[in-house]
Amino acid sequence: MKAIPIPDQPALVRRLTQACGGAYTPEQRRRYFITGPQWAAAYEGHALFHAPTRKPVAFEEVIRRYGEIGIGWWCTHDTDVIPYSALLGDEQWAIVERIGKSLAEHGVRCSMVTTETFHHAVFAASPAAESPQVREYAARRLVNTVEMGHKLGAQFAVYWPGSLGYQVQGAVEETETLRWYADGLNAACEGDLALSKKYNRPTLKHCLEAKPFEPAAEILLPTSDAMLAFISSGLLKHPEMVGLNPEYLHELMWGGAPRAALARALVCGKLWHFDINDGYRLKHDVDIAVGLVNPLDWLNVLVLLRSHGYNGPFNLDYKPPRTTSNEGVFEVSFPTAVDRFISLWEMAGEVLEDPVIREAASALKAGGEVRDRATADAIFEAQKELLTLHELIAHRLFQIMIGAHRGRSFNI
Ligand code: GLT
Ligand code: MN
Ligand code: MN
Repeated sequence: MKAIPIPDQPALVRRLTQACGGAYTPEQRRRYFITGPQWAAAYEGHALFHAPTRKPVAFEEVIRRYGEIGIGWWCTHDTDVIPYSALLGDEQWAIVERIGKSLAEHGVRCSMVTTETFHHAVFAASPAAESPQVREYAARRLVNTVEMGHKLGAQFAVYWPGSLGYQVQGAVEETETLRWYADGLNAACEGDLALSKKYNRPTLKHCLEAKPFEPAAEILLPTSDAMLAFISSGLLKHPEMVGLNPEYLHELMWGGAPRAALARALVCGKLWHFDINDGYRLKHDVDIAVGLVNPLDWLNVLVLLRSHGYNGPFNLDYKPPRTTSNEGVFEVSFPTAVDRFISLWEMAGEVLEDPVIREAASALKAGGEVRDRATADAIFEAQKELLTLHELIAHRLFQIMIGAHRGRSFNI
């Protein structure tokens, strides 16, 4: 095989991407509440054991390229765009103004803001550390991010307390730490109540995001369920302002079923924001793009969300692989992730309308005719044949996913 010259490689990737077909137009993509994080596009491919493989990308370029792709919304951590030296002073507002201009210029809107409370050394013992100075600083940062959100027109704020926990046992008293963490959220919500008046806007929706492992060894709020309990614990002054941002992979990571975790959030009325990606059970946070590992599970997740009228953001919180180039991030990674999401969303619509699934589901709900309603054996006998439909529904979902319901078959 002849080696491919470097200058020929982008054209090759572009040609093969186009050969894949099945792409939606930017206008079609913009119809969905799909949000693109600054940190996802700017991720340089680094990790604990990996050096970066890509160059840094500034917000101007991320916003411009999202606009071109048709990703209508952008979100960011405070420190993705504002260096520590500029935080909490006039300089940050000048940057926020530049961001506002970029967004307007490229027809992209800011959906969400989030505070980095896990990377800087000041948060070595978490944002709810024993030191009151650390906690006071964390609270200022949270309120500051809420203000950024109002200035940029965001509707959501996200909180990922990944460093809320410990490495060594016995040093951290869990109930005290949870109280301190609640104090930070209370400051953000109270700050928001004042800021929303100042900016004449509704308050933001404050969304907690759980992750079971990393970076703390033991995490105090490791799952969405733990967060639901925390929201209703009585520690929050405004529990009605606080909901969830579950991440698909984070629920899978602890061995849970993401669809069931989402269902529990839905019945609590707390499913407000959703980080979409993919990965593997009981592994670290690989943040693979949506649908590349578990497409059938994803289809089922979207059936649930469509049938419940979920209308919050679908946030592309994934990391383009280290093997993807800077150019590839915008030429391949983001457009294909968006298109897979839309395909799965449309398929979920087909599932909900499918006559076979509909008839099977309603027959199951009607149940079998039973003569003796007090006898377990008789009740079981009356349903026995109907229950075979469970497996048929699963088969039908697979058929819809591969297009077999439209006559696609593999005869070659
Ligand atoms: C971090 C985390 C993500 C969260 C981000 C929001 S930060 O990358 O792993 O899942 O959504 O703070
Ligand atoms: Mn996430
Ligand atoms: Mn993740």
